[in-house]
Amino acid sequence: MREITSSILQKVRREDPGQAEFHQAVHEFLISVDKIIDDLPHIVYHKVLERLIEPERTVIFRIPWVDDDGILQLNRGYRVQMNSALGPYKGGLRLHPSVDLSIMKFLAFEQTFKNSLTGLQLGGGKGGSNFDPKGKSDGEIMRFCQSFMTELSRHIGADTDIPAGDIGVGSRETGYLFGQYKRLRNEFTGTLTGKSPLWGGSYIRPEATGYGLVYLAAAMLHDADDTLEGKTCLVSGSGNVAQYTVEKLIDMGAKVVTLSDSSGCIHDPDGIDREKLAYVKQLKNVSRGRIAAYTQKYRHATYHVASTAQGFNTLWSFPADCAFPCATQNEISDQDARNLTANKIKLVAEGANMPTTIDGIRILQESGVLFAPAKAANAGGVAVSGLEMAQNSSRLQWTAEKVDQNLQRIMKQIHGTISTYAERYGSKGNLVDGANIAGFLKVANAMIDQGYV
Ligand code: NDP
Ligand code: 2IT
Repeated sequence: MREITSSILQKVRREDPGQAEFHQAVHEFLISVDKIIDDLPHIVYHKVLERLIEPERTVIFRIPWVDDDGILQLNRGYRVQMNSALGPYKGGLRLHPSVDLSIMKFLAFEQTFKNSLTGLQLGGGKGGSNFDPKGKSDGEIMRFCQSFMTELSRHIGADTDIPAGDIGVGSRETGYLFGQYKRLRNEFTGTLTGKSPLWGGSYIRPEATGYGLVYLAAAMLHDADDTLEGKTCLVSGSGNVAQYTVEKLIDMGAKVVTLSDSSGCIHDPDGIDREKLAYVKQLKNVSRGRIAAYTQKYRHATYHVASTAQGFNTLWSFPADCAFPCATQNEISDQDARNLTANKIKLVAEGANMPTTIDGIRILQESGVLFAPAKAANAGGVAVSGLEMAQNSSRLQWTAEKVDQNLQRIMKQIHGTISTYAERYGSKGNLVDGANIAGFLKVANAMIDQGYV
């Protein structure tokens, strides 16, 4: 790495020790930026990189709530307002016991460039809490969400910062969060996205991340004179992104053979068809069960318990043509990448945020695998959030068809942009470089235009 880029990496490691995920996200970004920085003296002069790694604002707060036994529980809440060069802060809220400042900052950093790639006026942010929704009653979820929003509401607003869902935040949580925001502020505005279409939400927002991921994968295969038709696919996770990835893959004629949760994965060699997917949606979204139950209903499928001891994730060792990691960060290690390439995987498209380690990406790319990085591949979700904001501002609701057409247009445009930038900056076919460079240049130029703020 050149001196300027390596000094930024050292700075972030020195000044934010212990933030491993944030270091990783910055490192992956700098590997791409390093290739072009010599041609960008104005970006160096205006210290854009130094400013990008420092959130504009970070709010950390206490969330007291009372459980069903009447006992006070305490969690920690976060909102990282990373960058507002292109628009109001925008990004999801994650509820998961692993949430800490490092995870919030990596997600907010990625979000900044992802939002830039959508072509919409969206800055980058992320928030959440180390609250674990698993095993909690509806009443506990509601009381937690109300307490979380009581503090968060001071920092957000339809023109300031617009949260949405992420891991552990779906339609139920968004409802409770919105209800409390409305009550505190006495206003019905589009301050959260992913709302129910009954009360201000956009059609296709729940589907958008998974559908968009598959649209982008289809565009990549199209460039290689290929299609998803008949392809065997591995999908990880079994939440929002995974479910709608499977749905769109079925639409495209592909065969999905895996799903997972943090306890393990299922392998169904016959493929997950529409009926089985409907069962998974019911199991995960309504019964809030575990994916292991799939094998009790569909006896020919096998279940594989997640084990860190073996050093790889069984899910990525099944033979397939395409892989869609849709669970969480760092779920494809270097060994998983080797297992995928050993089975001659053709395409990996990231539905989750930063699901592949830096070495994993390098191994896949060196083997000639078509690789779509998260900040481009999963941008469909936030893109439709942007469309929900537009609908809220105009007090209108678009049809599902209109939203889906716009989603397809945006994913096609993202694919075009990242391919063009990769080629223009000497990395033809390297969509990680294409996404990082295209996302970065737009944010950087906006920051320079707006002065030292
Ligand atoms: P959900 O909460 O709906 O589902 C998450 C899924 O991932 C569950 O199956 C969960 O299993 C699994 N998972 C979560 N944490 C871990 C972990 N530490 N180890 C193994 N598995 C885990 O979340 P989403 O589907 O919304 O989000 C999935 C990914 O997609 C995340 O990386 C998120 O940031 C990203 N994303 C989401 C968008 C959205 O619109 N929702 C948009 C863009 C990206 P378990 O039940 O066991 O926890
Ligand atoms: O990671 C993401 O892009 C999201 N969780 C969705 C963000 C949004 O504002 O819709």
